[in-house]
Amino acid sequence: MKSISKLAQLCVAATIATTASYAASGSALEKVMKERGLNEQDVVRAAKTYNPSGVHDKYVIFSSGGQSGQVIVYGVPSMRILKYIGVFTPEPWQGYGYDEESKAVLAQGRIRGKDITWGDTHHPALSEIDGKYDGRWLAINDKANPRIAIIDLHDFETKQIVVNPVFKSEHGGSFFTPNSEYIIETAQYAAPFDNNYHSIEDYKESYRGGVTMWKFNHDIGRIVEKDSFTIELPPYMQDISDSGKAYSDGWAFTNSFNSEMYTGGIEDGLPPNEAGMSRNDTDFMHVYNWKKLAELAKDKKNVKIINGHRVVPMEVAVKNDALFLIPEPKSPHGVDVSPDGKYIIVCGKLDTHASVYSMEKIKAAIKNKKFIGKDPYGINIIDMKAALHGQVELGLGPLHTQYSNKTGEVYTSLYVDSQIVKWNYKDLKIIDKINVHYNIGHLCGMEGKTSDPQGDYIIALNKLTIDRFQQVGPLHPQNHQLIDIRGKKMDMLVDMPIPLGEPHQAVGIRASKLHTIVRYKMGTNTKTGKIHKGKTLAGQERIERDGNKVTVYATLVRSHINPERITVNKGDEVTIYMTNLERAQDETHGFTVDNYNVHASLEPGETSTLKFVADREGVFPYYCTEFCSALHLEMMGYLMVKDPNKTYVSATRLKMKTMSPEELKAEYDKVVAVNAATDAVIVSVVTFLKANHFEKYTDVAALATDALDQYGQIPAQKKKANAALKAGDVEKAILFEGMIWQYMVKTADVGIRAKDTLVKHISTKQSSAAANGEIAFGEGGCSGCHVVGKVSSGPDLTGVLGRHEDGIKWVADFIKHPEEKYNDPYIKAMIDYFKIKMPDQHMSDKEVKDIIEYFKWIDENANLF
Ligand code: CUK
Ligand code: CUA
Repeated sequence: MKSISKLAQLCVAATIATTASYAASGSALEKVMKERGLNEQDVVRAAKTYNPSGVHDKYVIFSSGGQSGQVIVYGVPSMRILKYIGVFTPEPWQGYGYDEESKAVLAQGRIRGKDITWGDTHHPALSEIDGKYDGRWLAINDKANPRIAIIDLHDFETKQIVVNPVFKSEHGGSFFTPNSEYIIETAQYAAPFDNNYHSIEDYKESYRGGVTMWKFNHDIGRIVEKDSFTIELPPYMQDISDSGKAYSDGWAFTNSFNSEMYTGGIEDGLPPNEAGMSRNDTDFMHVYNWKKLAELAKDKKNVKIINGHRVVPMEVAVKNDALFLIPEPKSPHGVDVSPDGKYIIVCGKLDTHASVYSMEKIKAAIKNKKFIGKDPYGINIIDMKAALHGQVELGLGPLHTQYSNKTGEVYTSLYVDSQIVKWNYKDLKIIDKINVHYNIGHLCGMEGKTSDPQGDYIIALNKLTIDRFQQVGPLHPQNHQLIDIRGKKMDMLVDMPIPLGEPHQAVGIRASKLHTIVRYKMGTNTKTGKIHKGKTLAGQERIERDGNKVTVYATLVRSHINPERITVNKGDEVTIYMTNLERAQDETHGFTVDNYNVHASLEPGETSTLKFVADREGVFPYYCTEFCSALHLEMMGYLMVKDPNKTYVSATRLKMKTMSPEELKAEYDKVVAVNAATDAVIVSVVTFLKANHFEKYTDVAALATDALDQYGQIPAQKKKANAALKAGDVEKAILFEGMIWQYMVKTADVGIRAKDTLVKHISTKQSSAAANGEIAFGEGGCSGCHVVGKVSSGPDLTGVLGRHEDGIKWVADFIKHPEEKYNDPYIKAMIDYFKIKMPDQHMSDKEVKDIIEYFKWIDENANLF
């Protein structure tokens, strides 16, 4: 009975609180709207994309970084950028390209012995199981230099780059088959497969297009080059591809342009490529059975070996009914398979239609040999009419299509019209159109190309921005526009400038499908996932010399680098292995040696290598490049490079004034006393954690482990301090005691965070009024003097409501008008004791009320503070 009435009271209180806050925010809202010239629709759109601090997004987007050679990661609906992942291009913050491990990854992308330090990324692809994203691996292609890279979504790092052995460029990559068996990569500009010169006159004979099927090992997330193969195709310019799934599993589809096989020659007075390559009314979609071809490729007599790589010749594919062509309208671009695999939507850039092909009809046409002839290379051409489900006139310049969670509903980008059209590919009807700004290329649905599209949003990836943003010179950022597709009409919510390159395509995945780590197993080479041979634990730090090779085994932990001095001879080859000993979340240390063009980002548990020849004499500071702690600036050391042919005369030592033995002893006693007091606080926190079973809550347990880890460092330091004291070196003893204090502060820092987290778990739930009260208490300045559970610059407020007759009113009055009580004998005594008067913080009535609710909540949980 009692609990019911209490519940009823709470409900009433909550209703009052929400109504009150709504009314209050209403007027504040109106003011902001007026000031910023916003209408109601703007405010609703803002609210749809706003994430309060600490709130995460529902979707994570992986966008190509275009010419930056990187991948951009951001959240939807907030459109906040989360990360740029270095892929084909060095990325200094992550040390990518500046430490040996990442240099080894970039070196996999060398082409014919040459470093290529940029990439033109176009199509990111997420690994799939059963046609659905599994959140494990991300692949991305490089159009300029035919390469594919693999990124591990456990840590968002690039692990592998493979170079296409026969293509000279590529575009239609990367696309996963439905169980991530293969990654599809197609050539763009036809070229000879070998590496020799071939006259352009020999285009039709010696130049080739193709599709490479990269075998993917989904368990370890690596392409297996030796099990991969390429299907030779005519020198039409193969473009975008897509893999079949479900009904069309085993098949794949690749567009092309330039079925004319025109080769230009503007300099010889011939019509330019753009005219000659778009003359025909139709080009060809390549339809091929990759499963069958993979089987065929296993037999030596079905393949040619070119540049050490298996190529299945066209004749073999044709003879085995594994390769067909279907006409498709003029210079097509996107090809997108439906979630059930039964339809394939093709859009022709120069045709106003979308063509919907039916896989059922394609299979029937193949079975019944409904061919209209063969192309010059002997490939059967399926009758377009026999394969089409239908065509719809969408608008000018249709490019790419994404599926939604409503059957038949799709979204297609219109490049020339600068629009997105929503239509139904089953009944072939247009439903809605929206303007975008400007010239959209790809569009990104949420899991919009999987068997399980989510709907919710579409992002327009626009090529031009013109006037959308602050002008920043003639080179403009690109514009990602977020569109809400949950309603009947599409609704444009917000623009996001992308300042990194032309982000051709993006893929969106539910954030809940990503499972990232926050630390590595101690001593991990993150690029290989194996334990690093340079792994160094505390106490194992050393410098080894072998001839002119110097190897340093170093550790980094808040807030020192060990060793702090490295002395070498000019010309020595220096290798520094560094291990970040931290296990705390987000405790990254960076490392550089000034002037040597090296840098590493060491995540907790990571080991990396810096390597260089100490070719210049001098003194070179090295330091931690991440502001990791209060003593981050002190986290440094010196590389001293001596010229072995020189003799150095040491400068006269300045005789420094030193402290007297009495002064030293006094300082030592003081340091020890401070440590004892700090330790008492730690012990109380630890007792609290243990008494309340911190191990039951994973988040608390992780923090507690980190705290105890720091605490465990203390005995060794204490031993050193005592030894120094015994040896009579008080100064050294003070320094070691100081080090103990550093560890204590780190312990206390994490320990108190653990305690606060634990309190949140085990205390009674805060009402919204109490939660508002806690905020008002913090933001209104009360917490400047009052610490809950502790006497600080002001009294502890635990139990304050019971300290006075009619306590709630008394406290409320006191907050509102403290000066009226300065002569009250109780307050007078307090003022005398704390030497400070409670100031008027100009709290509103609502804030005061909420703070009282917060005090009530404190009292309910008084045992926890
Ligand atoms: S492409 Cu850029 S708009 Cu490389 Cu997928 Cu279509
Ligand atoms: Cu470590 Cu700064």
